Formats: sequence, C-alpha cells, structure tokens
Amino acid sequence: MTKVSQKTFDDLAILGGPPAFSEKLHVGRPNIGDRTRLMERINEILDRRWLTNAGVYVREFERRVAEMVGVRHCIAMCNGTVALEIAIRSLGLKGEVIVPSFTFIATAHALQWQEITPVFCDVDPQTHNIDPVRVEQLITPRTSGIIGVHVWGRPCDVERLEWIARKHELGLLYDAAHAFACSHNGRMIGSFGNAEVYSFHATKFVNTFEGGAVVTNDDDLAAKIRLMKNFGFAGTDTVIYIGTNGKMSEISAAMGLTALDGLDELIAVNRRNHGAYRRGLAGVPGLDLVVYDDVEKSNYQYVAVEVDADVLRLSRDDLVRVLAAENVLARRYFYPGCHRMEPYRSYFPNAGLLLPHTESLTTRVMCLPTGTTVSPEMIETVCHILKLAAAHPEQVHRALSGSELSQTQPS
Ligand code: T4K
Repeated sequence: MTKVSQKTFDDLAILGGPPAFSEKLHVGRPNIGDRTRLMERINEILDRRWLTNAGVYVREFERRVAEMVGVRHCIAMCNGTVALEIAIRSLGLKGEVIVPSFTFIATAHALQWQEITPVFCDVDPQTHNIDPVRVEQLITPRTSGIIGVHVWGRPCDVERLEWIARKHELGLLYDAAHAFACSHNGRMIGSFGNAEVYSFHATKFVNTFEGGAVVTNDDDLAAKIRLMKNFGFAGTDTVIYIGTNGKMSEISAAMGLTALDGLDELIAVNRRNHGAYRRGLAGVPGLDLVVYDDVEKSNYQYVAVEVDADVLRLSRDDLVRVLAAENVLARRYFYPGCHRMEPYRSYFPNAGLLLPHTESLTTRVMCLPTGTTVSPEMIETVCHILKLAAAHPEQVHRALSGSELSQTQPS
C-alpha cells in the first residue's frame, strides 16, 4: 500500500527529505476490473480450446463496442498501431498524409512504415488538436488523406476537417487511441471520418493487455479491413486479398469485456480523480489543467497539465524532477514531438519552424497519475508537492542544481 504523507517545503525530497510515496506512482497503471469475472472468462477460453481467430469473446467484444459507439462495424485488432496501419492501407492512402506532430509516435510511424510521408501539421494551442486552418495550407497534389488525433480524448474539429476532406477529396481517419467512450455533440467519437482507430493498450482507459480496433460505418471498408487483418483469407484455403496478421486474441477480448462490464465505475473513478486535481491545483497561477466538457461523455483518462514557466518561474521539466524525487512519475507526453524523433528529424530538420504551437506544448505539458490505483488522498499529496514547489521557485532551482539530484532526472 502506498504511503501518503503531507510535508513542508523543507521536507521535499529534492532537499533530502523522504519521498512522499514509498512506491512509484505511475501514469498509465492498468485498470484490471473484476478479477473473478476475468478469471472465469479465461477458464472458459481454456475449456473451449479456442484461443484466437475470431473466437466467441472477440466477436462479443466487437459487437459490444460497435453498439456502444453506434457504428455498424468494429474490427478488433492486436494493437492500435497495427489497426492504424491497416486502416490507412484499406483507404488506399499514399503519397502524403497530413497528421499532427503532437501525438504518440505510432501515428506517424503507421504512415512511414508503408512509405507514406507524414506531413506534420501544427495544433490549436487551446485544444491541442490538429488545426484545420493549417491542414488546408499543407495540401499538395500528393496529399491523399488527413489523420486527426483526438488528443486526451477531446474531439478534433471534426466538422471543419470533414469539410476540408470532402472539398479536396481526401481520406479522413481519426486516431481515437485516447477517446474510447468519449462523445462530441452527443455523438460518440468513433463514428466520424471514414474510420476511427482505438488503442486498448495496457495503459489505456479500457485495456485488452495489448489491443486496438477500427470502427467504421462503411460496409465495404469494413469487409476489406476484416480480410486485411486475417492474411486476406475469405475461407479455408482461399486468399483473395493481401493481408497481415492483426487479429485480437481471446484472452485480450476477455480482458476487454471485463473492462466494458465495469465501464461506468472506471469513468467515475477517473472523473473523481480529475476533479481532485482540479480542486488541488485551483488558484496556482501557471498550472493549467486540461479540462473536459462535462456536457459530453469523457473518459477523463488523462490528467494533462500545462506549465507556464514565465508565470510559475519553474519549467515543466523542473516540476517533473521535483515529482520524480517524490516517486511520482509524471510523463512528458508528447515530448519532443514526432518531428523531433527519427526518422523524421533527419528527413525534415526544419519542420519545427512550421510547428510553433507544437514546439511550445511539448515543453509545457505533463501528465499526472490517475486511474483505479490512484486515490484522492494521493492526488492531494501530489498537488501539495506542486504547490510547495510553486511557492518557492528560487529554492527549487537551487536544489535542482545540487549534485545529489542526479538520480531524480526524469527518464
Ligand atoms: N496513437 C496514440 C495517440 C497513442 O497514444 C497510442 C499509444 C497509439 C496510437 C498506439 O496504440 P498501441 O499500438 O500502443 O495500442 C504508452 C503506451 O505504451 C502507448 O500505448 C500509448 N499510446 C502512449 C501514450 O503511452 P510509453 O512508452 O510512454 O509508456 P509505457 O508503455 O512504457 O507505459 C507507461 C507507464 O505505464 C509506465 O511507466 C508504467 C505503466 N505501466 C505500463 C504497462 C505497459 C504499467 O504499470 N503496467 C503495464 O503493463 O507509451
């Protein structure tokens, strides 16, 4: 059991005090759900001796996801990255595809893996999502599509992107890795564009250990994707298409179904935690919590905080180091931005010039721990530490420049 303690400034771990938490507090600790029900399902899988290849649980998981999202098709996959790759290929995207750089590297890699050039587009500094005005400026004769990412589960400007895609006859996909169970204007994310892609990675709101899915209302696209994720098999001994192996296994679907059973409780925990951070950080100038529209459905999975170093007189990286010393492992998503990672930084060394908001956000945003392993008391302590640091910027700087802090650098 993690020990929670309150402390004064002089007790901070960067000044030699004991860490506030005896165990590391991670961003992205998996939600497990009802363990007894999960074990029952796993036993049933073993009894059936049907472990993968469109098993009973995978089909049930697909049906329940499609129903929940309000789409005709859900095709479950082995992970979100393969689901993106297959969705991109099924739409026939080629040449250049416009995509934000402020995203997990998988969004860009899913294109480059198929020798499609990701053209990095800046984001709206308010929403952190791809900026449709910039999208239109980046369209060339080689552009075949746009991929929007619903960062933190908050919707892209789907209306404008749809309009641009239609006007220029481009494919439109969404990376909805963060946005399972989130809505926009009352309509579930997952039902926009030609198709949308979820991740059910261990660190995601709903996890299937590893997993992902493509959701779409397009019957032809869905049929193609089903073939593609199963080597192109249309029946025993009959291959009618080029394909790969993107299948979800039964044990993953069992985990996913168990998570769906407890979805409302998961949302309630995340919402409670997000509220605790909101109250805990209220009134600290320079620390702005990314908020969710309470009128919409949200999964509240990401507690993202923007740090304004000019106001706070401490940088995001300073705070990450202060927290790391206390065993709170905040994550710097999406530092340093895809355009600053290989191979893109070598291909486009000057990409940052066109990405001012992305460049700024990658130095300002940190994500804090939440989920079922994090209690409001723990959050109170995390906020208390941040407030202590915020009240003593000079002393924090001095302490961080001390040699004893070499072990508290963020990874
Ligand atoms: N598009 C977007 C926008 C995405 O965010 C992602 C994935 C994808 C596409 C691709 O979907 P997948 O192919 O992954 O399905 C993590 C996740 O690995 C990654 O899935 C996620 N996005 C990304 C935002 O975060 P890392 O490398 O930063 O962290 P990782 O996996 O080492 O885990 C983070 C922390 O979680 C660890 O410090 C400890 C904790 N953890 C992790 C695992 C796996 C646990 O406590 N238990 C665990 O089992 O990427």
